[in-house]
Parts: sequence; C-alpha cells; structure tokens
Amino acid sequence: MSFREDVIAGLSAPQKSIPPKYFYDAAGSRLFERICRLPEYYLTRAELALTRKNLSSIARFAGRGCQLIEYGSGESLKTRLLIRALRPAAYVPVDISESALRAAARRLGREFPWLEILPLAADFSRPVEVPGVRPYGRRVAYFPGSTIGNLTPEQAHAFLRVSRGQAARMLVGVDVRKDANVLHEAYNDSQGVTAAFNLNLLKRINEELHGNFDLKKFAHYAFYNSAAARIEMHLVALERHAVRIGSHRFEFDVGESIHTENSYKYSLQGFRTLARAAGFEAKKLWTDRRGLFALHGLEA
Ligand code: AVI
Repeated sequence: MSFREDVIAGLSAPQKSIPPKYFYDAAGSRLFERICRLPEYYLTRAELALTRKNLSSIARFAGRGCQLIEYGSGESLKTRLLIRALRPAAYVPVDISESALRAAARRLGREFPWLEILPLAADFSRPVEVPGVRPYGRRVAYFPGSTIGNLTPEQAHAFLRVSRGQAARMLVGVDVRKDANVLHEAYNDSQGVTAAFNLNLLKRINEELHGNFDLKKFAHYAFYNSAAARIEMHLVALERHAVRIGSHRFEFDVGESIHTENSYKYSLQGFRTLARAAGFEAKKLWTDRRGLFALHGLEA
C-alpha cells in the first residue's frame, strides 16, 4: 500500500492510526537523530555502550568475512564499529528510504573502500526477500535499535521467521522492560523533540497528500500500556473539528486520537521465547551495565 492508501485506510478505522514507518521523511529522520541524543532517550547510548564493551565477542558470534544484512540504513556508529570488527565480505543495508540508503552507502563507501555495499530498498515491516549474493560466506542479519519493538509481536514473529530462511544468525537489539517512569520520560522528553517527531507526520500528510491538518489542534501523547508492555504514541485532537486530505474528510472529536506508534518492550526471557517460536535458538546475550538494553545473538 502507498502512503496515501495507508493514511486513508488508517484514518477511516474506528481507532484512527497511521503506521510508524511514515515518520521517516527527511525532517522526521533528522528529528529521530535528535531523539537519539536526548538525555532521556537511553536506548541509543545503552546499545552503543554494550556494543563497544562486547565487540570482540559479538564479532566472534557473527564470524569475520560474513555477509552482513542490516535492517535500517546503517548510518549509525554501531554499524561502523561492527563493520570494522567483522570485516564482512559484503554489507547489505535494507531500508524503506532510498535516499537514506544512498546517503549511507556513499558515506560507508568512503570510510570502508574495501567493503562491497549492496543497498536494498524494501519495507521490512513486511517480510522481505534478500536476493542471494554469492559467493560470500555466512549471512548474518543485524537488526539494531529496538526497531523490532515497533512491530507487533505477531509481525515480529513473521519477520523473524522469514529472516530465518535468509540468515543463519541474527543480532537483534531489543529494549528491555523496565520502570514505567523511565519509559515515560524517554518518550516525553523535556525539549519536546519527540512531540515534534510525532506531529511531523501531520506536516508530511499536508505536504505530500494535500492535507489540511492544523498542527495546533493536536497534541503529542505517549504512555506506557503495561498490560501490552508497550509505549503507545498518539496524536490527540484538542477540539472537535474536521480535516481534509484530497477529496477525503475526517472528523475528530475532542480527545479523539490517531495512534501513531507502538514500541514494545521485552523481558530477556520474553524475547527468547518469541525467537524460539520463530525457529531461532537464543545463543548469546549482551547487555549494558545497567541492563537497560539487550543485544540477542540468535542462531537458526
Ligand atoms: C525507531 N524506534 C525503535 C524508536 C522507538 O523507540 O520505538 C522510535 C521512536 N519513537 C519515539 N521515540 C523514538
């Protein structure tokens, strides 16, 4: 489905929603980079710290000279650390955004001239087939950043199942279940960057789909749904009004929300169980000093 189709379908349902993959236009990607540097958003720092601390053990698990498939554009410091330690025979970044892929491939190509980079534009919130590239060694899939948490457990299961057919081993970064206050702060930062990131979705609809959202009539709302073990992000209408997108008209009651993202949090055992159900054995586990974030080493 296209952006337009997803938005029209999502806003036509009783609980209005928009898939989180649409956050990442150029402005949304820049806002997300700012989120990653916020004092409250511990995820990026914790994952980087655990990667630094355990780099040689992670590299041993993946195996030097492998073919590294990364879900995400691979712009991060963690990716660079991993490439340096692993010296993969080929690197396949998979991302929905062609421009992010191209920029990442250009930069990584300059930094690692010896590395064969094979970018693949695909939406990995649905199962993706990574074409076979021979004669490289073992395929290892890297899915950092707790992006798996933005899938429902059912989607995460389907994603892992398909990945199992494509990669012998996986490295998956997962945000660990923790005190609801810590989670609340991470998604309600004091500078309002997460709010701007959330509201940017409406701006994107206005610009790309001829919408007339008035951003002042919506507020960012994020809370921890403990029964479902997930942060939910919503955009809440502050007054009763209607919005047009092209020829479509959507009514909002005061307090009515558009559900824009889930960010699931897993206990260590909970994620192992999910991986096992998808046909993986959880062989390795690396965490940061405070146990905030986990990197799971899975074997098919
Ligand atoms: C990309 N993803 C793992 C982030 C998360 O924490 O779920 C997206 C995000 N949403 C709000 N802040 C960050």
